[in-house]
Amino acid sequence: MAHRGLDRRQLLKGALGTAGVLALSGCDNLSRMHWFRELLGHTEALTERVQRAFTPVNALAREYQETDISAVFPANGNIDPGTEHYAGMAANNFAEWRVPVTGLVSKPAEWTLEDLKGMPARTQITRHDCVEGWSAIGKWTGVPMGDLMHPVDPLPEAKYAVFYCADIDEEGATYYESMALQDLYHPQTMLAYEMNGQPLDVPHGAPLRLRFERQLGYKHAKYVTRIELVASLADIGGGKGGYWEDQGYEWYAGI
Ligand SMILES: Nc1nc2c(c(=O)[nH]1)N[C@H]1C(S)=C(S)[C@@H](COP(=O)(O)O)O[C@H]1N2
Ligand SMILES: [Mo]
Repeated sequence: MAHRGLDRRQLLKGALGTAGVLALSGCDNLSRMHWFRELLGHTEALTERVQRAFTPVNALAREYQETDISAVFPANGNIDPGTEHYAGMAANNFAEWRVPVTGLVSKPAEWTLEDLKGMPARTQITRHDCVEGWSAIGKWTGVPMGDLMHPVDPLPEAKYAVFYCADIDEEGATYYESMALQDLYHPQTMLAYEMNGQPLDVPHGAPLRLRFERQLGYKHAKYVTRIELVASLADIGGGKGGYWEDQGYEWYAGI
């Protein structure tokens, strides 16, 4: 690790000082966030530790007002999975879409879009920050992941949740993302099926996409097809916990 050899306590103290200043100022400026990450020297494990230390696990991302909603919310990355299978699902309004939860759970489950729409919903207006340099505010409605976890009852060995997506790149790699189990229970972590009061459209991840607030845009998996609870991320995809992580992005993308 990059901080090996440094005085860890000194470094942590310095970082916490910075974090404190950012916390006071609201830390809602992407460029400031970048500066913060620079300062930490990209020691990702340290960033996660520091951020978890100064923000309570369930600290909410800032929520905005209806009037703050961006007139244009860009669609980014894949904007259509483009497979025949997906096109068929879309043609049928995603009535056949199913999301199974498998892996280290006591009771595997599977939900249709209709099932999910019938559950208690949460709506939140939040800002999405993409590393490509844009931010937009949108309103999301969906089912909190924590609610979905109660019936499946994760096993004690489960450490991460992996979200698999319908889009596949030219090399055949599936888009996927992951988060620590504890983040599934964050009140704003949800499987969203509505954006700005409308069913999620194809560019923004229809029929279901993850909202993982307080994390950068690439963590918010679109076109979610399956959720798997695992003890380790090493054997999944390229082993780094996500499509972009496998290409060098940080796994813990806290903002
Ligand atoms: N399945 C899938 N999810 C994805 C992506 C993608 O290409 N495929 N792009 C990510 C990136 S980089 C961003 S910024 C957001 C963009 O979400 P939006 O298209 O709704 O703006 O989705 C994320 N989730
Ligand atoms: Mo992004």
